[in-house]
Amino acid sequence: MKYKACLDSSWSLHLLSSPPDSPLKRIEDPPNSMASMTSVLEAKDIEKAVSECAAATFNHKTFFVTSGLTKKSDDDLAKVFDILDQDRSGFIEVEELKLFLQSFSKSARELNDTETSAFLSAGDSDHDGKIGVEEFKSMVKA
Ligand SMILES: [Ca+2]
Repeated sequence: MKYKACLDSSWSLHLLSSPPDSPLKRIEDPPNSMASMTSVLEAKDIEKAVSECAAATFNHKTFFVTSGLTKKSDDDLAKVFDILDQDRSGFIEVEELKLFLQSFSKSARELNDTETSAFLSAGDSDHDGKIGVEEFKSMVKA
């Protein structure tokens, strides 16, 4: 297994980020951090998946494969879903979908409107305009 010798800033950011109980933790930090994603996924796989769509069009299927999500158990996918569901509403809404990549890596870009709509319609089987945990699991395993 060959590891990438050169890692981007998101990796460093992750390593240098304060522990959750640190008094220095900025209040605008989301409750979820890279640490949670890396408890499920390999950091190098996340980095690869994010960098793949940095310049190109976001493709959720490619992202799910490269990040290793497609190989994860239902429990792990539920954990990832909880991170993506930043306001804990039980659904990934459009605004959260836009920030999908940033939930994996803070330095990642937002999805544009076209990518967000395509992502939403791919996952939103019951057409309620948001993605529930079962829809998320189905989309990853599709
Ligand atoms: Ca939500």
